[in-house]
Amino acid sequence: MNLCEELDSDVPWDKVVLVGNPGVGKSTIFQRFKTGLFVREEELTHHDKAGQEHRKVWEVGDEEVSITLFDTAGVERFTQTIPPTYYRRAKVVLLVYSMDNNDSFQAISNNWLDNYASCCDDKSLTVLVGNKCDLKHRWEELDEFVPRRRALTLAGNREIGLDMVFEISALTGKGFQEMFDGVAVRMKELMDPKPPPSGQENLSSQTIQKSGCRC
Ligand SMILES: Nc1nc2c(ncn2[C@@H]2O[C@H](COP(=O)(O)OP(=O)(O)OP(=O)(O)O)[C@@H](O)[C@H]2O)c(=O)[nH]1
Ligand SMILES: [Mg+2]
Repeated sequence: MNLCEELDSDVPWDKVVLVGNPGVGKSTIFQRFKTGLFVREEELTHHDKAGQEHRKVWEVGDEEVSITLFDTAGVERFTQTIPPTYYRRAKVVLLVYSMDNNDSFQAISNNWLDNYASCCDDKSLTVLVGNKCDLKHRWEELDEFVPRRRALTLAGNREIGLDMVFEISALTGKGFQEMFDGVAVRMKELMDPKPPPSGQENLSSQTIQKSGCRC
C-alpha cells in the first residue's frame, strides 16, 4: 500500500466537511447535527473547539444515509486557509457563509471555492449554506445582508446546483433538516447513480468533476 492509499484508508467514505470564514457558525451547525440542539459558543468545550467528526445515519423518506460530518479546529481564524488534509477525499463540501456578513459570502468565491477544488473526492458535491437566516427579520436594521439571489447567482456561475443552495439557522433549526435531507439524497445518488432517462440530461445533477491532485 502506498502512502496515498494508506492515508485514504483512514478517511470515512461518507465524509462531509464544513468550510467557511471564522464565525459563520460551522461549529454551531456541527453541534446541532450531533445533538439536535443549539449549543451556545460559551458551552463549547476545548474538545469541541479542537475540530471533530461525528457520524450519524440520516433518515430521509425510507432511505438511510450515513454522514460523517467534520468541523474545523478553527485554524482558519489565523490563516484564512484550512489544511488540504481536512478536505481530503470529502464527498460533500458545505460552504458556509453568514447571511449578515457580506465578507463571509465574498470569501466563498474569493477564497474557499478555489481552496479545496483539487483536494476532495474526484466527484464531490458543493453545497452553499447561508447560516443565521433567523436574522432576516432584522434586515432593515442590519448594515448588510446577503439576499438569496446573490447565492443563486454564485451557484450558477460556479457550477453549483441551484437545489444545493440553502438558507438555514443553526440557532432555531430552520432549514436544517431540509438541507441535510437534500445532501443525503444527493449522496445516495453519488454512491448509487441512476442513469438519466435516455435522451435527457440529468439537469438536477451538479456533481463537479475534479481533476488534479488528491491531496
Ligand atoms: N443568530 C445566529 N447566531 C448563530 C447561528 N449560528 C451560530 N451563531 C453564533 O455565531 C457565533 C459563531 O459561531 P461558531 O459556530 O463558533 O462559528 P465558527 O464558524 O465555528 O467559527 P470559528 O470556529 O471561529 O471558525 C456564535 O456566537 C454562535 O452562537 C445562527 O444560526 N444564528
Ligand atoms: Mg468553529
